[in-house]
This record gives sequence, structure tokens and C-alpha cells, in this order.
Amino acid sequence: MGDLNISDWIKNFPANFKWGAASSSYQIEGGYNIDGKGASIWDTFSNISGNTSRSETGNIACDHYHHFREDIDLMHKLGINSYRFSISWPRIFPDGRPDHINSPGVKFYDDIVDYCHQFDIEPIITLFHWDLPQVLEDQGGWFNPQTILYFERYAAWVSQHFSNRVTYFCTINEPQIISNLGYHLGIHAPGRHLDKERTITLLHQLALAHSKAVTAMRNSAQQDIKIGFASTGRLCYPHCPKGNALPLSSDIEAARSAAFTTNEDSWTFCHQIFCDAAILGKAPDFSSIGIAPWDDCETLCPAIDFLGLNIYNGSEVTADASGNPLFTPHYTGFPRTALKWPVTPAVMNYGLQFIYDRYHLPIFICENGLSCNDVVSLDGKVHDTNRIDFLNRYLIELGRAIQAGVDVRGYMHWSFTDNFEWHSGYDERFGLVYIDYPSQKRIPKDSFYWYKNLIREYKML
Ligand code: GCO
Repeated sequence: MGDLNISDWIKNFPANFKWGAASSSYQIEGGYNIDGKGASIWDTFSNISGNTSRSETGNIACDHYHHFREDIDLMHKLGINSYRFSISWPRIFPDGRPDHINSPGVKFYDDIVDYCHQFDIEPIITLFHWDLPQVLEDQGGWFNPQTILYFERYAAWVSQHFSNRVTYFCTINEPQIISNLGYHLGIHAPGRHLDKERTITLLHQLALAHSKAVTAMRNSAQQDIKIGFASTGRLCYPHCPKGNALPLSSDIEAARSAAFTTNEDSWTFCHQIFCDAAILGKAPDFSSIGIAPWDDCETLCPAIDFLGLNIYNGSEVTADASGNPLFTPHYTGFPRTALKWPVTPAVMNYGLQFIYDRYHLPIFICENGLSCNDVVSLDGKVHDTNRIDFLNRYLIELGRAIQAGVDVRGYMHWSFTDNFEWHSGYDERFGLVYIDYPSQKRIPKDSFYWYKNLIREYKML
């Protein structure tokens, strides 16, 4: 059977599958200082010259603040049934405190949620996608217990206000990246350079904030809601022989072991450093880097309903004679994205199986996609054949994971439109929709129509 096309796999996808796309507030909204919005650490960080590529900022971004109806009209045209976006905490609570609310900010998100519902697009809200109120950072940020209290109150407020129209919520996006890039390497906001111990402490604070938020949201919700968080980290996959031959079981187990081994080169970019605590109530293993285990993990794991995974690529592993993992170097000319990330579709199958076997939670792919050097061709279209091939390959592997028994509930493509790629600025284009930034014109790429047709095929099953 031909399995080189997702059409051959689409029937494996479960009923009521959420076909969506994702974004985040700072990367798309713009309107960084209008209508009462407070400053976030990303407003501060990106407006310091030199902190981002060509000192680009999210001050305007895709101006989603003024174009959100046009964007949601395009989502309707795309045919997605869910849209994952994040709320800018300081747009609702300008200084982070729950006693100072900004009504225009609330109205913006009310309008997004209500307009999505007009087209039967299910909103999925992320509470924290990195834009911490600057006022709170100035008061010690996540190290200050008051910030965690305010996050808990913010989460409770969002749950109470939106839970009559929103069912799915992510508390925090990628705590691993927040701690590593924002607080250890300092290439993301707030640009700190903490040592390993303080970085791991920061990660613990995020786990504490997550746990408090989950409980507060459940207690404030108007109806039953589903809560999770979005995790990222190194995942591994076994050497996959050509054709339909299965990998060696020894390679599969070596890849599984490597995926969850925290060592010197993976201590900030792995799922288990957050998920073991937040899901299993187990202390993540930091012994390889000389950090003592957390002693309160049983308090960090209130039950959640799903695990969000942001998966882009992984590492191939084989087993040596003793069964120990050996990482396969990429051959010369290995396929890569515009950001030079390797293209490794098999990780969407085996990486997902390893995660599911360890955490036993329903899974949402909260992010998957690639940056391409997209341009508008002379015919006025954007022929992003690399993205179509990437989507086809990764979704086939997602189909294999589902066939292997992984409970996958949805796929949110990263991203709906091109947007601000953090310290890399606007060169990196991840969208299904091209943004011409000077004019803010939206141009659906060829991949938009490919994804649209796939979703239509699924609906016709
Ligand atoms: C992340 C963030 C997104 C990125 C995307 C591409 O995973 O880093 O969640 O905001 O833009 O993943 O890097």
C-alpha cells in the first residue's frame, strides 16, 4: 500500500480530531503599548537594541490586534476547527496584579473568542507564552512568591471569565525554553544569565506556578474545562530501515532511554525536567549536573487532562553492543529548515510513543512546523513546497503513532501566519499565511490550500 501520502493515513485519525493552527500573543498582536496594555518583558527586551536580529521587535508584528477578524476569516477559509492562541497577561492586567484590570484588553480577547465561535472554530487558550508583566519582573519575577500568587489569580480570572466559551487551556508554554533561553543563555527575555542551580530553581517556580494555576482554574471555572501545558525538549527515534522494515527493538529501547536521560548537554531541553514533576509527581533527575532533587514534587502535579507537545525534530539513536544509546550523526547535506533545524519526521511517531508510554495522557500536538525562505513569486503566490513536504511526512508519522495506539486529540500547526520569531526576528517564516509586513497584507501560501484539502478529506471520511 502506498504510504507516501497522508491521504493513505488520514483514516487512522480519531473522530473529532482537532485540526488547528497556533500562535502566541507577543509574536502576532502588535499594539504593544496601546489601549491600556502594560509592558511585558518581551516589550522591554526586544526594544533594547541588539537583543534581536536587526533589533526587530513585536511592537507591530502582524498587527493581529487590528487584523484579528481578517485572520479568523482566513482560518474559516482554511477550515480548521480549533485555534490555539495565547493571552498577553499585561494586556488584561497591566501590572500583573489582579486588582487592576484593563477592559479594552479583555474586550480584545472576548472578541477573538466570540468571532471564532461564529465559524465553529474552537478557541484553545494558553495563559503564558512568555510575556510576563515587566512590573512583576522588576519585583523579582518568578523568584518572587507574589508573582506566582498573581499568576494563580490571573489563571483563576481567565478560567472564570472564558470557561463558558473555552474548554481547553494550556497554563504555560515550554517551561524548558523559558528557563534555558530566558534565564540561562539570556538570548530570550528577560535576558538573564543564571547558573545551573538558579536556572533549575526558576524551572521549579514555573512548575509551582503551573500547579497553583491548575487548581485555581478548576475552582473558578463555570463548567468542566480541560487543562494541560505545552512541553518541548529533545526527543529521539530509532534508526528506521528503508521501506516498511521495522527498527530493531534494541534501537527502539535505546532511543527511549536517550529521550529521557538528563545529562550535561540536555539538562534544559528535555521533557522530563518538567513533566516528571508536573505529571508524575516525581523529582526530575538532575544528578548528572550535580543539582539536588526537588523535594515537593508530590505537590506540583494536580491532575491535568492532556499534555501539549511542541515537536519539531529529534535525534536518531541506535544501540551499541551493550544496548547503550549511540546518536547517529547527520550525514552531509541532511535535510534542514531555513532555521537549519533538521527535518526528522520519524520523531513524530516514536517520540510520541515514548512520551505517551511515560505519561499516559491524551496528547495535543500544540506546535509543529518549519521556517522556510518563503517569497512571493512573480505570479503573486507563495509556493512553499518544502512546507507541504514537511507536513505530509510529519502527519504520516503522526498517523503511524495513532495506529500504534497513541491517544492524539489534535494537531495545531505552527504557525497560522508568519510572525515574530523571538530573537531571530521576522526572517523566519513559519506561517501557512505569508505576511507582507510593510503592507500587512495576508497571502495564503500553497501549504494553506494543501492543509485545507487535507482537513476537507478528513471531514469526508
Ligand atoms: C517555541 C515557541 C514558538 C516558536 C516556534 C518556532 O516553541 O519556541 O512556542 O513561539 O515561535 O516554536 O520556534
